[in-house]
Order: sequence, then structure tokens, then C-alpha cells
Amino acid sequence: MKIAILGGDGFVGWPTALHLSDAGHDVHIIDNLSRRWIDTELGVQSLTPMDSIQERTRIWHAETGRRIHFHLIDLAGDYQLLKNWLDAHRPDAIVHFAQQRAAPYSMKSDRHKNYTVNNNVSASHNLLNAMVELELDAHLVHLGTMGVYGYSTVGAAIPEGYLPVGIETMSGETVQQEILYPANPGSIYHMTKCLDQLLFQFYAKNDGVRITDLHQGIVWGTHTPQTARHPQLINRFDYDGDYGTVLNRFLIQAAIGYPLTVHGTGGQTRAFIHIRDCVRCVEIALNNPPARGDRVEIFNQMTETHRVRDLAELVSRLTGAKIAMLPNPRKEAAENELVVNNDKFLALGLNPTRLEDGLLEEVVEVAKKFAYRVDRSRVPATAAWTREIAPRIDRDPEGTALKSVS
Ligand code: USQ
Repeated sequence: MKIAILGGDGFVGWPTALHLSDAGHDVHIIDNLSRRWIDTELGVQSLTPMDSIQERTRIWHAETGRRIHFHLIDLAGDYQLLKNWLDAHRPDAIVHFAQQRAAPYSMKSDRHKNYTVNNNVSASHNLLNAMVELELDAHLVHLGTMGVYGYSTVGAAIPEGYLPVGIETMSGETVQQEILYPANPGSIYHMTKCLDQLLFQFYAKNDGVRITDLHQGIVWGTHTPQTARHPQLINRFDYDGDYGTVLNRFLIQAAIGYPLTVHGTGGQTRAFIHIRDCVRCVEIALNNPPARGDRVEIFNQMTETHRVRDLAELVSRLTGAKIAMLPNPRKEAAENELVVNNDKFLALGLNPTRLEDGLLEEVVEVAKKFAYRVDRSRVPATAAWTREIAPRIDRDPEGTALKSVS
């Protein structure tokens, strides 16, 4: 297949591009390099040293003989350029990662909220709009989030996108329907993914666009077999308070002797998936497209759920790291249960990589190797969800004034 990977320079996009190229597909990365600009804005860098996208693709070609093409296009900002590219290349499938993906970044200020909404919603809408206008019948696979559901369940597993409901009509009968699971975003970032769902629903219904939406959990790990093939193919790896995600942050913190930054009681339960499984899931989704006229296909792209404080204890047992219970910068439930249905990927052959598979140590090793690149002052999460929460946030870079350390 000719596959366009929008956002192919990012944390999940880059390993996906390599995985699909390795599998023999003709891969084209489209990216505006915004993630690199945000590093510059925040004054942080990936823990792992990352080459330019051109250098990365050159090394991939030298290693494998396969070409990955790179095109510098801003989906949200340059509609005409995007449309011209799609018209000229007419890909069979489009994988859409090209969105601002960090909840804390989206909540930093009014400017960051505006940026996230404008960028993410315009990127998706420009793409859908151009596909219809060009009569491009490509399968669109979008990276969504588990966060569209919210994280509290009513004692039932979260289904894959749709909820069966019985509606009592005026004549007293009960009509059965399946509706999109009620959206319950916890940040501006997550909200944009909820808005995406409505855009997809409309374009699938109105124009027959074939769409798969992947509701992904929190990614952990860094290497895939392809990124490990050469030091210059290494994936980016975020540790800072805005872009680092919880388990990877704990593993990096353990490697640099920084007390593990548990927010609140650590009672938040979330869904997780290893980066190796993310790229496999995208491939499985690409191989199982919906038919024209079908409703949006939705998969829950996660393999296990864990409570944040259990993860901290696990990492602490493994590495001897201390645990710090910090004021929570977010507005979220202090404790929640989470049960998620992921039967569809399992039925299609996904063999999950679990925490117990020994890959936690691999991440700690990577973190130790590049520990010299860490700016400890960028570890605390400082983006507060509301003005009331802001004064509670501890900005002490070395963690010496942490609320409690065990
Ligand atoms: N947390 C800590 N300590 C930290 C960092 C986070 O206790 O140092 C807590 C947070 O308060 C939250 C949980 O861990 O309760 C998860 O936070 P996170 O930063 O790992 O994940 P989140 O903000 O939800 O976002 C990440 C990705 C996003 C993706 C989402 C999937 O950045 O792109 O969509 O995970 S999900 O969480 O399932 O919605």
C-alpha cells in the first residue's frame, strides 16, 4: 500500500513509519515538525538524541534499502498544499497522528488551549474536507485516545466506541440503538479528540469516508525492533512535565535518582500499551478497513490497566527509587476503577506485550545511558488545570520540598 503518515516525525508516528516501511509499504511522512518547535518553545529536549527527519530517513535507506519520503506540510495551516499533495500522490491509506498530543501542554495557558483546539480540529477537518473534494477513497486511520470516554466506569467495561441503548418511544415501545459512548474529556487536548469523533461520524455518514479511530491508552517503552536497528533511528523519549507520560516518567526518574512524582493519592487507573504494540495495532487496523458506507470503526488500543501508585511501587521495587506524593496539578478523580474491552484487536491477532515481560528494565537502561541530557528542573509537572489549583503546585526543581517522600 502507499501510506501517508501524517505526524510521522513524532513519538508514535516515527516507529509506525519504520514498521510499515519494513513490512513493504510505500511510506510517505507528512509533518510540520511542530513537535520539535515545541521542544524549543519549552526549552527541553528528548532524552534520546534525535537526528533531523531527513537524516533519519537517510539512515533507514542506508540500513534497509527502503525509502521513506518526507514532505514538510502543515495540515492545519496549509490546506491547499495538503490538498495538492493528496491529489498528486493519492495514497491507499492515511494514518493521522498530526495533532498536539499532550494534556498538560494543552492546559498551560489560554494561548496553549487555543493552539491545541485550532491545530487539532483544523488538521482533522482539512484532511476530511480534502479527501471528499478529491474523491480520494483512502482508508483513514486516526490516532484517538482512551480519554474520550473519561476514566470512571459505571461498573461495566468500556465498550469499543459504541454503547447500546434502549430508548422508550412515545408509543411506549423500546427501540434499541448504538450511540457513540458519551464523551467525557478531562483536558482541552482530550476534548479535541472528542470533537474529532463527531467530524468522523459526519464524514462517514455524509460522504462514505472509510474511517478507523484508535482509542489509545498511555504509551510506554521507547524501542521497537526497527528503531533499535541503528543508533540514529532511535525514537524520541519525553521526560518533562508536559510531554512525558506517567510510566516512562517514573522509569526515567528512577534512572536519575529523582523521587517518583505521583499526583495526589496515585489512585488514578489508566489504560496502557507498549510502543511495540501501538505500531502493530496500526498495521492490523490498516489490514482491516471498513467498507464504504460503514459507520466509523473504533478499536480500544490498549492492553492492560494499572493504578498510578501501583506503577510507582512497582518501579520503586525494581529500582529502589523513592516515591513522592505531590499535589495533583490536574482536575481529575482522585481514585477510579477502569475496565476496558479490547476484544477486537485480540481477535485480530494482537499478542499483548505486558509490563511483566521485562521491558521496564530496557527503558531504565536507555534512561541511564542518556541521563546526562536530563534537565532536572524540567521534571515537575507545572501546568495547572484551574486557577484554584495553580497555587498548590510545587515548582521545586530538586524535589527537596516535596509533600511526602517515602
Ligand atoms: N501522573 C502522575 N505523575 C506524573 C505524570 C502523570 O501521577 O508524573 C498521572 C496523571 O495525573 C494522570 C495519569 O498519571 O492521572 C496519566 O497521565 P499521563 O501524562 O501519563 O497521560 P495523559 O495526560 O492522560 O495523556 C497521555 C498522552 C495522550 C494520550 C493519553 C491516553 O499524552 O496523548 O491520549 O495518555 S489516556 O490517558 O488513556 O487518555
